Amino acid sequence: MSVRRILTVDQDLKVLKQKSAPVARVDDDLRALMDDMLETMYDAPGIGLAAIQVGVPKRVIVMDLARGDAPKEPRFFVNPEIVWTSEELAPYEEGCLSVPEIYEEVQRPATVRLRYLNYQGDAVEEEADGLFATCIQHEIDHLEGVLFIDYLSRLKRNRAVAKVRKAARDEAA
Ligand code: GNR
Ligand code: NI
Repeated sequence: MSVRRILTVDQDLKVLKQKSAPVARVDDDLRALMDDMLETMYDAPGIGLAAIQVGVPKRVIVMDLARGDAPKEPRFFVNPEIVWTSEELAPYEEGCLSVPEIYEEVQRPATVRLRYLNYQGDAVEEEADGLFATCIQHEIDHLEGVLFIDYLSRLKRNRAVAKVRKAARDEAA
């Protein structure tokens, strides 16, 4: 297992805007990718990660919503699809490891039903609400090349990208 570099909007916007392709089968190679993604996410640290954030355009997501000292709860989503969304929306102050240190409120459906393949390749259907709903929608957006800053006004989005660029420049100096 290894920690991979997380792509960011200042350097890697073209890759992050790519659409990811479905996975043909859940095999040991794919599980090795998911293991690396999980390690990368824990290292960051973050609560979710899409494969495109480590430069791999496959429809794969890892997540762990356990808080603080609670036991780890790693989750894996292959070829996830949202099959139902509530009309009710919920706001959440979102962040993204690919847009570091920027936090802005986004409104999304409060509850969703999703289908996916798990780590073993078994088909699962379940309902998500709360932070799970927010996070899975944020991650599935990554598979379509959509970032949470795309929901902001152009002014706020441009400011966010400029801030990330400046932070990267200051870091390098
Ligand atoms: O670590 C993360 N936190 C977070 C907070 C609010 C809404 C979404 C997220 S996902 C983010 C990690 C990430 O960038 N996943 O793509
Ligand atoms: Ni993200």
